Amino acid sequence: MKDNLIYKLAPSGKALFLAYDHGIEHGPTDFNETSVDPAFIMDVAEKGQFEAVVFQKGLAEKYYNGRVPLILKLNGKTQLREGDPVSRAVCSVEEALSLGAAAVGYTVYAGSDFEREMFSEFGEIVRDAHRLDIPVVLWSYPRGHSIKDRFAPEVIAYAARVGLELGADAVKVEYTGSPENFKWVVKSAGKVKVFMAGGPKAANDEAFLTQVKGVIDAGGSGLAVGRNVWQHKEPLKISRALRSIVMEGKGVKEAMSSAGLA
Ligand code: FBP
Repeated sequence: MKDNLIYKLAPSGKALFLAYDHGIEHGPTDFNETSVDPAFIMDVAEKGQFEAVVFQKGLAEKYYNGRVPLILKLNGKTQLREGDPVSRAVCSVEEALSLGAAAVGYTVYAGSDFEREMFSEFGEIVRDAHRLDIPVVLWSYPRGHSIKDRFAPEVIAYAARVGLELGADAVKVEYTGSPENFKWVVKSAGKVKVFMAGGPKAANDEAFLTQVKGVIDAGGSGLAVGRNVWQHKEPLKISRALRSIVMEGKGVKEAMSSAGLA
């Protein structure tokens, strides 16, 4: 039996991944003059001591410098098309390895009209990656006209369980709103490690870090976070606060003051 390969990236079972696939998912609207440059993100990933940075293959080819492990996101879609979401691979596991990837990522929109296509492609990716001993992170996002409330705790728990059923090593899901119901998400994922997606930039640091603390209190493994770090006016300070909570088990107030955010 294969043990969970995510421990290669997260030996302690906890990790912080810096996500930067927004250029394709949302377009440059998420960026400012600084964050539009992938070299800046590489720098934040290194100085902020992230366990990995997440790039699509084009960014990996041109900007990845090897100083932080790479999770190569194999599929992606834009927001330019209407209708139920579908995202297909634009890069293979072998190609990802040749670009220096330590792990691969893939989004499945369970509930979409195109769920079947993504399930089947993800199956091939898991097979290829595990044959090469590469961990697989599933962005598990229930979406499409059938999903009435994508933030409902039972929908998010279902998303986490899909990761276990399909062979992922880690799942990235949205937050349920409280540690009490996020516990069930973690439980539903079994041996699969659960990471929270950061979401749009929070109104203030305390609100965001309270969610992060909720994830850790519920037994989650950390975060794959983008906008709440690189849209922050002090990306390294918020990274420091995140590390205190996720890696050192600190509380929100202590994390903020030790990072100089209080
Ligand atoms: P954030 O922390 O910025 O939310 O990034 C997480 C992420 O999953 C990205 O990897 C991805 O590009 C984006 O969110 C997808 O956003 P959406 O929820 O709009 O599909």
